[in-house]
Amino acid sequence: MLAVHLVSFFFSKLQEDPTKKVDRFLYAMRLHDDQLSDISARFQAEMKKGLSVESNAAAAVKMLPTHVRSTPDGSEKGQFLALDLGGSKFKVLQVKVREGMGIRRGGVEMEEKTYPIPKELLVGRGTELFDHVSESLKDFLHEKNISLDKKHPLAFTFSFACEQSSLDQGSLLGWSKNYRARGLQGKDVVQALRDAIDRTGGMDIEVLAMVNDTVATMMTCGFDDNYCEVGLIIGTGTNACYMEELRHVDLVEGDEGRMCVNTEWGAFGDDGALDDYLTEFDRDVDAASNNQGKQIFEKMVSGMYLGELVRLVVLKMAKLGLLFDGHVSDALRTKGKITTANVAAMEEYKNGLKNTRDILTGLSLTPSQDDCIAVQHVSTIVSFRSSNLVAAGLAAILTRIKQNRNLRALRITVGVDGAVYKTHPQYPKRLHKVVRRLLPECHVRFVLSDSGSSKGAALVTAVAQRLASQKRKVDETLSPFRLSHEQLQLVKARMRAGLEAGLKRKGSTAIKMLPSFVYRTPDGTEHGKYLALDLGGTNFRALLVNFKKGLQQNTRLHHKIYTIPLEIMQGTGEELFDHIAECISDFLDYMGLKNARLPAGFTFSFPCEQTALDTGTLVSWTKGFKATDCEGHDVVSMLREAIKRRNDFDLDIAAVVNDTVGTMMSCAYEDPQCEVGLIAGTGTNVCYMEELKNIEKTEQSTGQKQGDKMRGEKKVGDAEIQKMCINTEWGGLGDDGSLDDIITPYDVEVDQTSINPGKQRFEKLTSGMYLGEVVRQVLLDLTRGGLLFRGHVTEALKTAGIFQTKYLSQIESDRLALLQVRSILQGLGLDSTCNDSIIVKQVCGTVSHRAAQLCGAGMAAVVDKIRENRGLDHLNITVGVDGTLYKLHPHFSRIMHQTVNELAPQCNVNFLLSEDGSGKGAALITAVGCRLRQELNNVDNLLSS
Ligand code: 0WK
Ligand code: 0WK
Ligand code: BGC
Ligand code: BGC
Repeated sequence: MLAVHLVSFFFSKLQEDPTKKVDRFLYAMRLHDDQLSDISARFQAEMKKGLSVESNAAAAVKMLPTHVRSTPDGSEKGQFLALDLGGSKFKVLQVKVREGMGIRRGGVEMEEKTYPIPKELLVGRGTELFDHVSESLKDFLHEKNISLDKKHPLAFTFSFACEQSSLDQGSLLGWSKNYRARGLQGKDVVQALRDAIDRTGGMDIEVLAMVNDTVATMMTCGFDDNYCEVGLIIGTGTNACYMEELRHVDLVEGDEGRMCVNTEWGAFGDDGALDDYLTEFDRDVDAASNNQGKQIFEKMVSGMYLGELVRLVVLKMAKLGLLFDGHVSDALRTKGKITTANVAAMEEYKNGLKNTRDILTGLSLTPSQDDCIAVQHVSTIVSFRSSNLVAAGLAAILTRIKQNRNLRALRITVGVDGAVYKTHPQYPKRLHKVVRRLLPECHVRFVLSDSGSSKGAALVTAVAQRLASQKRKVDETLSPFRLSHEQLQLVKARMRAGLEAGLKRKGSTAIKMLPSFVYRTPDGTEHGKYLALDLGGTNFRALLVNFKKGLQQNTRLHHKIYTIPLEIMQGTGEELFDHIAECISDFLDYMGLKNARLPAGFTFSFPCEQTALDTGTLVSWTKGFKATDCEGHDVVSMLREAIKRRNDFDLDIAAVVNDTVGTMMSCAYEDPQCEVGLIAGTGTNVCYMEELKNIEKTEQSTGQKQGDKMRGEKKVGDAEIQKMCINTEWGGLGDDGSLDDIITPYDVEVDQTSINPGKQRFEKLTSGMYLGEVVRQVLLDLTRGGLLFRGHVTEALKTAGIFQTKYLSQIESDRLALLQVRSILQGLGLDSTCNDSIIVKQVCGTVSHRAAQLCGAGMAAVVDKIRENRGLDHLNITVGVDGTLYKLHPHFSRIMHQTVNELAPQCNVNFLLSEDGSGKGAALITAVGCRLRQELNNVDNLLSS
């Protein structure tokens, strides 16, 4: 009875759809999306391990840097020889990119020849293998009548894992697929090729680049599709590469831009990461391979192994009687008897089943229809798993790219090559479908590399050549900005000479050296409430400052910032001062001090000739100001008249000071050693405490020695006055041509297009108002030279002032710079490539570096003069600093400090950033000025009583 049941059970089973039993048998190979997502997540983890310098050595997935930093940008051109070794075919090619007549514009012309590689060479000595390669190359030159005398740049596609320190060097980490030549592992295969070419002789070949076939495939497809940033091979072997952010590639110096990383994902699982997905058949394939334990993922996916997997499954099922009634043939037992091409044939739409029968018959089997259906289904499951695993790997890479670029959705193209993908009828569709299912938010396009990878390899070489020549030309363009130590010493000497000349003569000197009538720095006795008015480079500030005697830290300060519209800056003087008076009125309202008639200090950040603390005749406007009827006028009177015109408040303007003087005083309030004030902002300038005896020029004008005039005034009750603060107006250095040997044509252009040509030459090399313009001029020139933005000179780039100096600070910040560069350039309507952004950053860095060095050279001259004034071998001094360039630029202050230390080694200069701007300083001077005035009045009263 039982027997009857068993037979009927089996019979019913037999009737069953033969694919069902295969599904059950190969349950472990049928991966569903959760498993694929799990594998994808594991691979992402592997990628991180491979990229990080800490874990790279132990990582299975090596994530090899390729030194390919950009995908094609359409400017590649040239004629190259190419070798394509490592795939199923070894090819020698000649590739012409946009060269010569008749080539479709932007086209590539290729001639190629495939050379067989005798099996013994694959496992023989490495030198013999490369001799065969080199001889094939020579044969190709002969056959194609390519001259042997001309030097030929060559691109080498070598499809094995290589560690590269540059594009033209690569140490073989390990063979894979069916290659096992001896003596090359750990060796530089580019050198091995060069040696073989020398051994063959009679040809002049320059091996310029070696790339992995995935990289070459990405470049080939990138030629026509700019979105192509991933290369995928599913051929004899399998592998993928993609454009990774350089900052994540620990093994390569630099954070800028991107670099193509060859993942070598074939080794995924070599550290056991996929053990729970390996089936007995995978283990059998590995055990029988010539690189056990290696390339585990490749052995589950690639063409070298799919056929074998199917054979082992069919063999096992036959042995278990699930196929061919348990009949097994020797052929079926023989390794390699079912090829991946067979697998593809079995899955063909129409002839799949017939092909399966032919193949099984060819293996001396007599398959039933169900056997054929079952075996066909085995092929389907095996190749389906392959495409699923590739999809999981790709999903990991695309997810990483999306995260790298903080994108919600990613649009990208994957360049593909390899016989499995190209010849297996269902493979591409299955792969695309699963990738899109795993990454619904990504728009992924797959492009088949129509002409193999050599076009890509040639493009890499063309890019390498272009980048090399571009870098050379950019360096040439920037070299005039790179000042040598000697040149900086010259600038220091010229600054010193300018300071000396300005102290001696009035008027016509480049550096004006304007007396400020501030004789000493604060001594903490200052107290009371003062109004400070601060007209600087970018805006106007009104401040109320309340000093508590001897309690610096208890200074209370309120302020409000007002913008100065351009039309006011460049309108009439009356409008400007009416605007200032209106701001003051608004501030006094805001502070409820309208009727207070406060003593006020006026920080006026422009060169003023002063004859007393509370008068200052504007010598000339600088920076963005050009208000009429001001130059040659007393700015204090103009402000007083504007206040009178308003007639809704009154002030006691007791002092007008330059912002450098205000800054020095503010900082001296904290640090008594502060005797220099520096502004590195919209404009640039410095003041310092000079010995009265050195200020000769006032003598000439008054015939009285300055000291006497001052002393005359100061003798009463005060200690001996030795010094006075001098506002150098060093921005004018070079107005007499003394900087012409370092001024570049770009600087000349900036000066010519400024509102004060010929003036403030030093300022135009160093300050915030102009650095952006200098950069723009350089970018314009590089673009016109085709070195940038593909030579497209956009309106944006031609627009003055568009490249504000604040962008330099952003672009040069060390964090995320390049992404920021691109978005800044985007914002300016400049569509840039990664490489463009690197060059823009280099230009910004070079221009700001020079500015900082020049300021450092100038400061070295000032502090060394003070040291010599005091006959000291060594000077300790503090410089009070303010200005947006110094405060916001990521590197300016550091480079300036360095330059001062190098050029003034006998001075220990401490830089103190002014906290509340120069306003407090102005209020301090006003406090001193008011007390002095009081004392004078007391004397006068005494004398007159
Ligand atoms: C064609 C490419 C070659 C690459 C090969 C991979 O030109 O560089 O190695 O595809 O596919 P396979 O020939 O191994 O199937
Ligand atoms: C802040 C000072 C002000 C000076 C300004 C310079 O309070 O007096 O003019 O710094 O920096 P800028 O605004 O030109 O960057
Ligand atoms: C190699 C890779 C290569 C891939 C496809 C693998 O075996 O390790 O470098 O890209 O095959 O050819
Ligand atoms: C002005 C100086 C001022 C400097 C910084 C220059 O343009 O001539 O007076 O100190 O800018 O604001």
